[in-house]
Amino acid sequence: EEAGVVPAVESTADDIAAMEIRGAATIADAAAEALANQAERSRAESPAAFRRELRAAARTLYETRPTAVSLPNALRYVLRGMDGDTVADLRAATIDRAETFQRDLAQAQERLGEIGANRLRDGDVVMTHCHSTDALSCLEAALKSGKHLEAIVKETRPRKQGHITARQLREWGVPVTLIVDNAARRYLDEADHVLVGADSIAADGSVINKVGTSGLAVNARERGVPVMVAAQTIKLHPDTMTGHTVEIEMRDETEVLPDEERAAITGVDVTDEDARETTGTIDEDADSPAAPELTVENPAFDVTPPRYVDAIVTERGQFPPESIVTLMRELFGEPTDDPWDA
Ligand code: RUB
Repeated sequence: EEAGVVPAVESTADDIAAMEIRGAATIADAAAEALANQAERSRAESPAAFRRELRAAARTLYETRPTAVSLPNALRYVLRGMDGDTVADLRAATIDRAETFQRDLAQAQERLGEIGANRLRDGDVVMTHCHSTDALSCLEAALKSGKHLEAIVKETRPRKQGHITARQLREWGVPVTLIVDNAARRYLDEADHVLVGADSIAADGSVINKVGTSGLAVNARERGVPVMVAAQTIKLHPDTMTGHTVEIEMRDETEVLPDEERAAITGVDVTDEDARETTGTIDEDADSPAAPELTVENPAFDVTPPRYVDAIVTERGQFPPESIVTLMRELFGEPTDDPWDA
């Protein structure tokens, strides 16, 4: 915990880390709102203290999840608007800047949806992965213009965000076929598009999105199904212009293998209180010294190379992935800093 950071910011950070608040656009929106809360409730008595608190709040939010660049992009945008010589001026400027960010974010998503909808024809079947509000915006705009659509929704293990997508699409009257991730290639035969969102887009046009996106895109290319990525420009990752890579979040292994299921494989109950108390740690292999380790890996995202992506749809128009760097230079031309590190 950081000095002066208000409870509303701590609770937003906890919700992002626990994925109660999730998805790149939603995270960015919540982070901007949290900074506005910090500004509103700050008890700082000097401009310097106010700025320090805002930076600490931004750091708390920044450290929650590493992959969606919309988060640092949002924090940077709001902190850059922190102008003024008095606490009152700083407060007003920060709140105003956060509101502008949130309004622009919603508008960009709507505009992007209208552009993406132009790619969809009446009667099309769209395969989705995970839950992306940018991707859904394209479907919503197409539906509003009177097109009939159907969806094949990938469950998206381990967190099953496909269920959120299915619920939303059904609310909009779209017939949904829910499939396990492993059935995707089989059902690509019935799909006219693959439509996904993005957590980050790199300067070479690589798309970083929910793990499983890259395999889906490769299979779609093999089947001749176009892959469309719906991503507001807030998803463009400025650091990749200077050679940085995007960090792929590794999440807790219990998401993949809950303790009871682990116990069924290893024969050791890691929830056993007695075992914990006597040894301090759990020695899974206590009864069988020769048993090999059981490792679980749980990467939350993967990288889809640009050659498997047909179009990146942003609020500024549709781009082939190879030319996205032009837009990136225009929008994020100045060198990036991490103001929360200052
Ligand atoms: C969410 C995910 C989404 C992108 C885009 O992952 O990969 O496809 O964030 O979403 P997680 P949006 O569930 O781990 O956060 O278009 O809403 O920004």
